[in-house]
Amino acid sequence: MEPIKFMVVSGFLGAGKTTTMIALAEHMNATYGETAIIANDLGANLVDTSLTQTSGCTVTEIASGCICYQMDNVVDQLRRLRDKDRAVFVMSDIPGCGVGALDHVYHTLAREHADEFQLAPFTVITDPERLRMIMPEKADINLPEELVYLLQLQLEEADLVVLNKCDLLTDEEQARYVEFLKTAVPDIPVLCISAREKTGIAELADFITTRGSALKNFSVRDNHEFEQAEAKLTWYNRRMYFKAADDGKIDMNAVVEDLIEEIRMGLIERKRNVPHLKTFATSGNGDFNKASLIGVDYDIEYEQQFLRDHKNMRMIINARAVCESRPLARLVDDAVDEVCERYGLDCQVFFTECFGMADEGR
Ligand SMILES: Nc1nc2c(ncn2[C@@H]2O[C@H](COP(=O)(O)OP(=O)(O)OP(=O)(O)O)[C@@H](O)[C@H]2O)c(=O)[nH]1
Ligand SMILES: [Mg+2]
Repeated sequence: MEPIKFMVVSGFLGAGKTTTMIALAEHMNATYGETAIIANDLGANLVDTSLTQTSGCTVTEIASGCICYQMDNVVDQLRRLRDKDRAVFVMSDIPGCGVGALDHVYHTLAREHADEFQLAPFTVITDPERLRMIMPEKADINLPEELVYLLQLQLEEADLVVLNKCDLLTDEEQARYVEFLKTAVPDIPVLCISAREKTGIAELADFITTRGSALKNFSVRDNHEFEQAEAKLTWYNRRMYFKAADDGKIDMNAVVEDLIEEIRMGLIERKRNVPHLKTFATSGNGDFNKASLIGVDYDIEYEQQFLRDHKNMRMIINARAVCESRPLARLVDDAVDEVCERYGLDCQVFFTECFGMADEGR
């Protein structure tokens, strides 16, 4: 049996890993062969899985922990995607605070499963806004110093660095970012794309399907600074259902927006931040709203908003925050109560988890 190709996509919270994987899979399904996505993250009820499903690409999920620590599961999923879905190329992201998959995942597969899985370049997505933190201007975007280190560390792990969101840059700006990356991580190739506008995707697909991994020796085992960076972050996942108390139709786009704005204000009041807050809401016949906020200082971005008013909606919230877990859980509760009162909604919560990466007893 021909080995199938597998690629890990790493990169900072909100850099565009999921958007890039969807753009790549759509392109490669038409030009290369069946390409599948594994959505990986800590915790359950992942917005990224729901969003990827709406693209029509084959997607499966490894939830509740980084792929680094569930290699048997990774191998099972790869075999299933190959045998049942006929996938010839599979890509998986890792949580946006993650480093270490080169060591844990690539080296394990190379050592134990080289006959079944070939390794495509270990690809790190970076977005210009966050890159400014480590560029000469050392931009302060209200994230702790520990996360600046995490961003640098992620780049060093790469076989390939992808500068995403180039639609937001002029040609001169793009050239300056590329120049910076060439000095920050010399010898690592850099490709420029816009996952949103789908530019540079053909070149990226060509690169990852024709090259392999250098399988560098790069490990974060016993890296105390990396642990300190992780410890800055809290993961929050919730699934809930909103229903108009009077059974009338409501502008649910406004509800989503107000809910995110309430959370933003709660975080600002407490001088905290959220490197990525994502919501995915659905109602009737596949109508959906997908929103992202990559920090309290940024605008909400929508992949799509509801096309019609609705009487109810199911909603998932995923937040990766720089905020202690208990106040974060409380401020989301307050935000939900506030919008329910404002719009005359009943809310039923089916699932909530909230954990600091270094919380005692976790
Ligand atoms: N302007 C622009 N925005 C983009 C691009 N790619 C992604 N985004 C936006 O950036 C935000 C984050 O994108 P995601 O693909 O969810 O990022 P991610 O790295 O998967 O995030 P996590 O999985 O939470 O770490 C979303 O609002 C996207 O729409 C791009 O090429 N250009
Ligand atoms: Mg993602």
